[in-house]
Amino acid sequence: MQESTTKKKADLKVIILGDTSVGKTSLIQRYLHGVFAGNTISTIGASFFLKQWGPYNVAIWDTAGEERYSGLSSFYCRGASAAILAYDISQSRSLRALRERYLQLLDASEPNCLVVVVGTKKDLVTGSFREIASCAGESLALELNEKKGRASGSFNEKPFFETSAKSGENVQKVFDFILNTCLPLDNEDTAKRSLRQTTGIDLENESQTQNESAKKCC
Ligand SMILES: Nc1nc2c(ncn2[C@@H]2O[C@H](COP(=O)(O)OP(=O)(O)OP(=O)(O)O)[C@@H](O)[C@H]2O)c(=O)[nH]1
Ligand SMILES: [Mg+2]
Repeated sequence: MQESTTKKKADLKVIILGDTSVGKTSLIQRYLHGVFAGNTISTIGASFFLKQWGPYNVAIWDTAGEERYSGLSSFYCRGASAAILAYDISQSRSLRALRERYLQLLDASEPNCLVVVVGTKKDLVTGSFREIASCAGESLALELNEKKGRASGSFNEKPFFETSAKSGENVQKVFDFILNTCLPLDNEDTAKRSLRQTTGIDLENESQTQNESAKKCC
């Protein structure tokens, strides 16, 4: 997949919501760039990223968690077909904040918006530090998807993940789950993508290169 900054119409809009400092920007940066900076600046308003998924353009909107921006976040939710609701596993107030301030923003998203609940900073929870049990996040995910008309039986996998932007654990899985659910690729696209990820060989570029060298030959 390649990141693009050019203006293209998105086939899918994904939004991430959650309290300030839960690690929304870090999660996206880990997914997009495979890094954890550890010194992020609190997001102002929102940031936008465009990613290529097979033939599709995916817009990812990173919103600001600070309370003063909640009106803006509702605006950014419009047209979203997938929403990541993030809370920090080591801070119980971040899950309360989700219920109190962020769930209502989903009203502005698409009627059957896929909701993925993500517990962040998994690297910080070693037994006693865990303030939020996995089952709390999992049941929230099922409850919100039911509200959006997605029965729990319709998922191959639960729309709930515990991640660490620091170690990278489960970050790719969150986005793969969203993209595979909302924009399933046909088998050929999937095979090419997995070959590119595991071996670095891009069949499309390969055949282009071969054509070009064939042209030079003649
Ligand atoms: N240990 C650990 N720290 C994390 C993780 N993710 C984020 N952080 C830290 O948490 C702090 C806040 O991260 P951000 O990604 O800026 O949080 P945010 O949710 O985007 O915050 P706002 O933009 O204010 O809404 C930073 O100091 C990050 O380094 C993680 O997975 N593990
Ligand atoms: Mg941020």
